[in-house]
Amino acid sequence: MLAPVKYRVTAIKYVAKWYPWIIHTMLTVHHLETSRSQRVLWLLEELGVPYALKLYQRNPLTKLAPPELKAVHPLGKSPVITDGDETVAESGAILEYLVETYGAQAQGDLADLQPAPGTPEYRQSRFWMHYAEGSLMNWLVMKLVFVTIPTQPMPFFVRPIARQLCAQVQAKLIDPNVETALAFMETHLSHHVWFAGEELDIADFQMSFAVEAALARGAEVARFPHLAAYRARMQARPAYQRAVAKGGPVVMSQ
Ligand SMILES: N[C@@H](CCC(=O)N[C@@H](CS)C(=O)NCC(=O)O)C(=O)O
Repeated sequence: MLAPVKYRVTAIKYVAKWYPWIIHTMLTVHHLETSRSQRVLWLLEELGVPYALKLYQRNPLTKLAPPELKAVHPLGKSPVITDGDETVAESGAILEYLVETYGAQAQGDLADLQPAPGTPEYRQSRFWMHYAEGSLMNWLVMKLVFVTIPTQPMPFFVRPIARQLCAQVQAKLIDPNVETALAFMETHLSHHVWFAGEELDIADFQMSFAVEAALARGAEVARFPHLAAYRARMQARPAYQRAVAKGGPVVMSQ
């Protein structure tokens, strides 16, 4: 049974009055489609933290972020979150902020997202947190850029030159580095369930997008079975699936 009209009007006025405040204070993820922001959605889903999701589309031609992201943070990249008066950019910094702010109550296999300093797990966790963005993602982004350049609009007589140049850079520089990275991760994951050891760790969230991107870009799953099994473990988690359902596909289709 519906409430009397006067109560309904009061309720609508109340919501209208407080809506801007709720939106301002609520943790908001500014999520660019097919981006590293997936890491943040996955962590929030695991922790069960309520959040608002603001979706941004890439420019269909350039694949760059829309200018509105610069209104959130001067770098204009995703992920970026706002939480009350805080604005946090850089996925590693965001993951650390979320674990420090909301991770204390986490239980079960989420209880040790940040291992105790001084332990081997802590050193591994630090390593993979830095390696993801400091080294690995650079090669994966370069690979995507050099695959994409020859497909961009350009005078017809330039295209064969662009194609050959990009193929050379890929063969001599990018592919060997991606191959080394894949072999390195494969060996590590042949001894460990998760990147920092036997427990799910903050570094797994940071590495998740790189693993998805690496396996999506031509690395044969059969050659890297441990890496593929790691990805399957991650994708099997209900929180990961909820994050994908809300944020959309993780990596760009080529
Ligand atoms: N190191 C940054 C990288 C941020 C970044 O480059 N994000 C990409 C999405 S994966 C982006 O915003 N690209 C759009 C653009 O550069 O315009 C992080 O980890 O947050």
